Amino acid sequence: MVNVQSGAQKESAKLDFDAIIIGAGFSGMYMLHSLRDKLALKVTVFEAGNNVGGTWYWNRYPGARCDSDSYIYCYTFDNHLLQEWNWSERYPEQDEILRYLEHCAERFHLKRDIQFAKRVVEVTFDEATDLWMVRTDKGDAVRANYVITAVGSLSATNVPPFKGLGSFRGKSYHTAQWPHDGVDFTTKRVAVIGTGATAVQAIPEIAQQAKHLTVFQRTPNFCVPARNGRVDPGVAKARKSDYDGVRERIKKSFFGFELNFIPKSVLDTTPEEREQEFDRMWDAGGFALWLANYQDLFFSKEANDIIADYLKCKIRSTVHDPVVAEKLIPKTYPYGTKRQPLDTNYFETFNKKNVLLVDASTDGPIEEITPNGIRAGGKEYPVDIIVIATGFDAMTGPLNNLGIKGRGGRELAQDWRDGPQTYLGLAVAGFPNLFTITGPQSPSVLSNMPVSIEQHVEWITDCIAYMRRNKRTTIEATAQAQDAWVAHVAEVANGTLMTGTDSWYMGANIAGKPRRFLPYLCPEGVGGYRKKCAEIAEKGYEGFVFANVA
Ligand code: NA7
Repeated sequence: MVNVQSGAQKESAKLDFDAIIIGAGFSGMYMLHSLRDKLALKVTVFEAGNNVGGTWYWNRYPGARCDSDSYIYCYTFDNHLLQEWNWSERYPEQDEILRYLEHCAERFHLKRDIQFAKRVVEVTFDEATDLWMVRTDKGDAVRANYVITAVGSLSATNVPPFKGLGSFRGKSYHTAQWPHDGVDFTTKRVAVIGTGATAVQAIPEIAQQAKHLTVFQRTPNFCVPARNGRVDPGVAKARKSDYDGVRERIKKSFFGFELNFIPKSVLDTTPEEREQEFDRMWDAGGFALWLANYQDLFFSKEANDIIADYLKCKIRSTVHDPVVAEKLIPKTYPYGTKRQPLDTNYFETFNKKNVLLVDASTDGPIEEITPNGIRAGGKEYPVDIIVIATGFDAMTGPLNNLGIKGRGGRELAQDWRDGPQTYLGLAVAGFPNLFTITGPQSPSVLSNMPVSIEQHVEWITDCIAYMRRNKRTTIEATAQAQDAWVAHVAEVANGTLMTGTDSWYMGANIAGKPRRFLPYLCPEGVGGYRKKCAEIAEKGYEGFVFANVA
């Protein structure tokens, strides 16, 4: 085989584990189960939190819930699990998803191999032994053959360096570092900074409790109704009896949902015809308008404008004050090129007397945090609590924060200073035996996450099984395969409207972050990406090089 190098004689060193997994959310938990229970490897997981759950452990802000339908926002690898778990709502709340993950941890006996409250601070490849050394903030230093990052795409919180933040006399909370015993907003004057998907969930809830709420908006969003509700028992039963079908459909779909584009240009429809379709999607709620619209939505500005105009009308007809409505209407980017927030009474909330919108472009941007509140556009807004809903250093942030050093001490964060460089979003040249679940340049955040997580976990498990069967000591992406992948991801993205928008998909929300499209929008969807990854494996891991046992 051409891509196998005969192994150089390696020094021997004590191996603590076959594999180390970083993170115990959806990804890390399934990775542990797969490597330990299917391949019988010795595995440990380091998790910074005190419990499993990842995203659902940290994000406890009011209104936190997932935006994917619950029957597909879950593991599908175990039929018994699918049958025994019952979701209460279309989009379950944070605490229900956390209970589900707790249940999975119990069911698969995962906790005994998870080390909680340990944050990984350094991950170093030793070329003399071909082993990784992983260090934690609690002083652990352990060696393993493989390191698998399961750190999530949206886990490195972004707290912008607002001038004066430390001087604020009230309380401030980032939504992803929310106190476990909650925050009482009653009788309080509250500020929310940000109007992304998180804030869109939190604002209506906070407005119901707080004495007064001031929302600081930098960029308005095209929100569409979630239409959450209890799961109908008949519908749940029908889905349970068809999970084999559901699994197949979401695996082969475009975005990991049971949604597909309308195979037609919106420009080829009459106003009546498309209005009817838009109304149908609007009434259905969820991501239909975003991910199951006419197929040219993401490619043609002219097509995009038609659906954007439909949504602008919805905002105008919901918000009573026309001046406020205009502030809430996005005007600077095409619809769908920022993450679609799903809302429950978001625009209606701005009709409440106790809610004030401060818009950066018309009222002036935030200038500083003062001891009493927030100064924007030359005016001070006094508040008792500031909710910082400013999102994340998406996709690259969590990996750059791990202190990963590969061959010759090369630092991942340094290699990625001009943007991520990966092969398939799964591996990085110069970093052997390192796998990145839902890493940058994989579909990840542009898909229903559990579907992409399961695909990566299963691919990595098969790869490690292959290596052990064939006595391969290391696997590493080649620089050529990586360069071609990086170019391909960029080329596909450049053919869409996504790259012209300031979004976290582009890294534009973080000052100084290189502007690169971070996920992979596979032209054949997540089904096509899955097929591509499988074919690469079938061809003896094309684009990778192995070293053999010496
Ligand atoms: P997002 O979507 O990144 O939203 C963050 C919001 O905070 C957004 O409105 C930003 O405005 C705003 N922001 C960020 N930095 C600043 C500064 N410096 N000043 C004022 N406003 C700022 O994060 P979310 O937590 O809402 O959602 C993240 C994902 O989690 C979500 O998409 C789901 O996938 C789950 P901007 O639009 O950048 O102008």
